[in-house]
Amino acid sequence: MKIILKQLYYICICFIVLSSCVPSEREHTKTVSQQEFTDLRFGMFIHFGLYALPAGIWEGDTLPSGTVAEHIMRLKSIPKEQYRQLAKKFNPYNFDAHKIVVLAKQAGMKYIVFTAKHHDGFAMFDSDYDDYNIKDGTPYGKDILKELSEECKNQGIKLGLYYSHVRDWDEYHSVDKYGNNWDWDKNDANRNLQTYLDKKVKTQLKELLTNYGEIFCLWFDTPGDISKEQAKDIYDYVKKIQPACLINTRIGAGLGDYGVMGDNQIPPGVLDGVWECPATMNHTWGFHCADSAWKSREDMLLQLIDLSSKNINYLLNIGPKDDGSIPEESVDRLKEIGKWVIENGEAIYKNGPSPWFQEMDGIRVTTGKDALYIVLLDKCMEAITLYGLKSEVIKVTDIHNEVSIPYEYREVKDLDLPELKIKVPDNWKEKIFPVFKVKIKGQLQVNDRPGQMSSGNIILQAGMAEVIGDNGNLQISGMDGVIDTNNWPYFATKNWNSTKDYLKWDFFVTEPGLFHVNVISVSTVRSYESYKKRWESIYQNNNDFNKLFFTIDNQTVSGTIKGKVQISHIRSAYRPEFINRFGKIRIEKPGNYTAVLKAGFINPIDTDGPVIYEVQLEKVQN
Ligand code: FHN
Repeated sequence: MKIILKQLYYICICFIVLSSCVPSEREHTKTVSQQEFTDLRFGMFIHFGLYALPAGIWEGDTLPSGTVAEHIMRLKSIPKEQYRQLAKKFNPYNFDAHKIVVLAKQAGMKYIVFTAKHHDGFAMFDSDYDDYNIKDGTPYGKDILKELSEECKNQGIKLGLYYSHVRDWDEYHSVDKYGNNWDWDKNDANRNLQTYLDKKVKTQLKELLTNYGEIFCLWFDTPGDISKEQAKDIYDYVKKIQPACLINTRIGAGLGDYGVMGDNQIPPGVLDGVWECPATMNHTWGFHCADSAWKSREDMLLQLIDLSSKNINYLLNIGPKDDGSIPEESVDRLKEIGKWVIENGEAIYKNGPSPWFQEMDGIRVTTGKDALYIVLLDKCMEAITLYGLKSEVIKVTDIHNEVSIPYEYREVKDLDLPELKIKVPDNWKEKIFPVFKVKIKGQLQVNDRPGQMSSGNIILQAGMAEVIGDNGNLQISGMDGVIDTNNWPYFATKNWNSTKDYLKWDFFVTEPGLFHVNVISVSTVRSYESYKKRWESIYQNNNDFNKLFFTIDNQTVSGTIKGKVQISHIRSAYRPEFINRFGKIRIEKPGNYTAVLKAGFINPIDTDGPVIYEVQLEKVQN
């Protein structure tokens, strides 16, 4: 079976997946407002500003698709005074706050985050700081944020505000690596971030927090080199005005009330705590007229389902056009997404993540009160098998009715492992991501360890491994709950620079046979092009590649981590993943096994070392 994990719902390829950790015992201590945030699960991001006017084209030159149009000022080094002229033409007369809030609700979204001020420094609200704002500086002449905030209030949806608190290309004192270093010299020692924070940021935050009612969250971005004191000062400043306002971790310096993943970044396992993943519908955030790489409705639904099962909110972006209208492609998709979300919301909102750490084969799991929800992603599966559910199952139904669906529940002999097998109803083939509701008695309890899944495959994920070594360098990123500001892929190996360090898994096999061993490596940078450049500079010939050995009992296979053959997976669109084939291993009998992944050679020039998500044991024969 091939391990190609994209759009499997309609291509009907059997999905490989991953298994589990110890989540029913995992702590999810949250404050009331953090819990409220998590319960919402799905929000709308709106990137709207002056950049919608050029829409990715400057002086006849189109930014390539894949670049983000809201960065046009930086990408084209447009002088401040020239960029400012855009305000004089900005007239989003078709911006209809009512319609936008209706659309968000139709999509099943429960909150909206609006760009009050992006990196270009232009305020999309009425600000006394200066006239460079939508009310005083444009022919539109109205406070768009006022309109939106009133609509949100009238229609009962929460409003959060994006505010670029460090990077501001209109401000001399905004010191940042990607700041305005074309109008001003980046080494100019008179530039002082604190001056900008005190003068502009605080003035505008005060306006935002006093003139627009209750602000659900402040969505800061690109913290750059903000110091701990500066970030803390801004944090306290916000809380003093609106104590209930949640602040995201992009405020910087490890502060914040909820974590934000990298843009479009999806981890391979369940996160503890309070999380959100900001995501685009194509590549850009602000409207880009040449970006036609629209994700399909299924892609985005998959992401929503996948993220919910991992305890992460989905903040999906729209980028209005310069007249304020929403691109049709976004509107159509949101309406379609909404049909599923509203019908199956019971499986998403207010639910906890999967009690198993790893992604499951062809399914995703969420937990509700007295029930598990199992979303079927792979239409080809005739039955699904869940190992390790210890709680008593009372009934299995379709999420929409009370009619029982046949299932078997038994203890797997000699493995001390409960097995729940549910037949997929024949008429589910036509449905998009149908959902089982598994009613359970008492407290949810699972035995969470890696092992075989419905497809027969076994995934040994780095996040499930025991890390063994003598210098303590090798880590699994994110396991300590620390947000990696360098955006290292979550639950992947990090700092694997000693051949004495290795990973070890104990796992179970219920259906033995012959398995292909595939080691999945992941890029530490977001685009394939950057990854390739880095890769080519390090690896010139065959002996340069990192070499790993994988052993189960007395069978060992080996291979190099070449990062050449890309795989497609829900989580890999912006974080390239690669399959490295290591050969075959036969497992003769059902039972408990131990596997290790060791390094034979690590290229010292490759300071990242092998960055591994998982070892896939792909069953090819009984
Ligand atoms: O540079 C911005 C980008 O334009 C966009 O706003 C995203 C949204 O998460 N944040 C920054 C990059 O991470």
